[in-house]
Amino acid sequence: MSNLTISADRLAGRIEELGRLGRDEQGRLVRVATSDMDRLGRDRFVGWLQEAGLDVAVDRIGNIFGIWQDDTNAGQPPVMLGSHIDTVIDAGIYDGCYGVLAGLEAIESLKEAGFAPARPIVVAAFTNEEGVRYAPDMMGSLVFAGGRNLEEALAAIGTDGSVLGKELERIGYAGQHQPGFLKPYAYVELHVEQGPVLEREGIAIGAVENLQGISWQRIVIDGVANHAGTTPMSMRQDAGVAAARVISFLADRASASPTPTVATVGTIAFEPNAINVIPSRATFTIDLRDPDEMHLREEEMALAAFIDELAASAGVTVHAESLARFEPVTFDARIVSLIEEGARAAGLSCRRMTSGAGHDAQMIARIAPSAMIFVPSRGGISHNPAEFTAAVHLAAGANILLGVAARLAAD
Ligand code: HGY
Ligand code: MN
Ligand code: MN
Ligand code: MN
Repeated sequence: MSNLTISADRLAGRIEELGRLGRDEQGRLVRVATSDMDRLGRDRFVGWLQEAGLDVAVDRIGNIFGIWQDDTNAGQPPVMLGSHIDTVIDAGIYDGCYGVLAGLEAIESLKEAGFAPARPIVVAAFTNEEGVRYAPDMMGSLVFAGGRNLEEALAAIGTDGSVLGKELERIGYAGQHQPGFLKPYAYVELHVEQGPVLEREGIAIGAVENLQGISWQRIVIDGVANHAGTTPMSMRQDAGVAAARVISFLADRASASPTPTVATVGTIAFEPNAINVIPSRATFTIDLRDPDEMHLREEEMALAAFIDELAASAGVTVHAESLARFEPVTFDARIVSLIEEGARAAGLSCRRMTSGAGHDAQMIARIAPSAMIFVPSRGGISHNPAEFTAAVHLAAGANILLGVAARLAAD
């Protein structure tokens, strides 16, 4: 199996081609889940699956599966590779797409080499991994893993007021299969690290053994609109200032945390949003993460206590709504070891690590032994058009994925 390799050019070419689909008039990559832009990527991916001679299946939450099976192994629990091809706003071209296209590349290369797997091998592109338009993120894999009721997910209301299920129908990806119609034997997700660790340490492969917990909240603070010129500072109920206090509380507390807590306020809106009106309402989101569940809970409780105090002292009311809450996940030790063995056999440096980002693997780990492979991100940059991973790393990661898939498919 060690002489089986992927076609680095075909993989790189497809990553570039997919990266050109779904750009807005400013040239930004915006393949946000179930949008017309997302459909462009989906259609191209399905085309590649068909060209590779795979069976294509779409489930009711729009997850796309390319299935390599024959009558010797059809119906057996498959080895599943995958990730996502939806993107954030103004995204890079590797996040998610690399893992999906490398999964396809591994299958095609194994097929071309005449490899005969004892079980089917499947590549999956999960719906709405990013959660930018519909919360929570990792939604397609969460529903597939039975972690979210399908009807509830299809009824999700987007930031633009759209309904997820209606949008899936509109773009032609409201599939027939029930989520979970495939029971993976094992799941391996290849992904760019999106962080600085591998590059800083000069390491080629990350064998990801766990993934941190994630807590998403939407906060609405209501104060009283008033005149910016005539209202003394002591008489204000300023939703904007209250929001600013929450944001600095979060940043200061996360920075001082003994564990690698991270806190982000990525969206904020004021109402009525006028230069000379004290904001009556501030609406913003909080993304809080920590590898340790107890500590994540402590951070959430500290935030809730701070908000209660603030509401009383600032004369505002605060409403907090949970948008997503996922506990930290530990991946399958055997598959992590297979990744390390593959790297060693290929003469590649490798280290075990925790994933800071959320991934579909954390959902599939609920129903099948799962693990992840990381390759370095230049400058640790991601969720940014400057996201980049060198071709040599892209090929190395895909070859490790191929080797682990072949090993699991031979079980
Ligand atoms: O938010 C995340 O970590 C992932 O990119 N959805
Ligand atoms: Mn991703
Ligand atoms: Mn992402
Ligand atoms: Mn992910």
